[in-house]
Amino acid sequence: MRIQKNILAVHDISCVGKCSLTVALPILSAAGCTVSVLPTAVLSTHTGGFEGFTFRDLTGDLPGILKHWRALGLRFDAIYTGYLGSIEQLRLVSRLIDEFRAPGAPACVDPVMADGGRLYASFGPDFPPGMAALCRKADLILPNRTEAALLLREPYREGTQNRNRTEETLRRLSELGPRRVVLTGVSFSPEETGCAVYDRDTDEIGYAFSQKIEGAYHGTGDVFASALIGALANGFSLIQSAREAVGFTCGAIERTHLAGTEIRYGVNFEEGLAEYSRRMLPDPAEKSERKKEGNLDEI
Ligand code: PXL
Repeated sequence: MRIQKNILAVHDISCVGKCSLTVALPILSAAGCTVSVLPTAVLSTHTGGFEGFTFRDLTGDLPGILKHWRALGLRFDAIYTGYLGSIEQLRLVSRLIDEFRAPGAPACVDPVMADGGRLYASFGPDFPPGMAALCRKADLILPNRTEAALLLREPYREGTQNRNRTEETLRRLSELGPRRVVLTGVSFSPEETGCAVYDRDTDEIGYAFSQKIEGAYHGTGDVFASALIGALANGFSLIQSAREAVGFTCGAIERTHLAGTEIRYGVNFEEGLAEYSRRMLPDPAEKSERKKEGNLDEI
């Protein structure tokens, strides 16, 4: 019998403009995981490309929620954090990881705070150092290149990158604390984009690329991270999970591009869910092969 992984997803709810919890929930569910949520804020839309959005910070609600969970004795098989609404929330989430992870359960921190060289509208300059402190707790982090530059306190460089510098960035990010790093938005040629993956235990670096489609499609970081964590939860190795996530995210971008949808509303990942789910939950014989290569417990 298959035992479902119970994953805690800590993100905001953006009511419109698919990102954070509105993508993490369906994708992790399609991967066969039980998903518990801790909403960090409620916004009328996400903050990238809409004017006049509302923002209700839920930091004040978290202690009561955690108190109830403590009374229930809850523990999670993985904790996956994304958009966090305040500096205080960073500290609360750091403590939550210590208290609510099951023994050996990984903490996966997507340090959502910036893209395209710019910090998101809702954050001040004190946020990146706070996020770097949370990353120290993580087993796996998934920054984009702008977030990586902020975490490492170095300038952001536009355009394609070179392999040596990317590999140095991966190692330095790992020195912040996490054993595993997935750097997104990596591109060594104008035609392709993808991610670089580093595992400190083996000192191995891998890449997953696909064809580039121009445009800053919103919420793709959350689609990618959710698909990757869903694959890890199903016993795929880190590099296999990265390949699954790149394929899933690129399919979503391609459909959105072909449909000509406004990019701020997010990508059409929904029509890729059935295929993703089939790839995540194949027959039991194949699954046992995967277990040999690595799984969520080994992040
Ligand atoms: O997808 C990242 C994200 C999540 N949540 C909110 C955001 C953003 C990016 O802009 O604004 C509220």
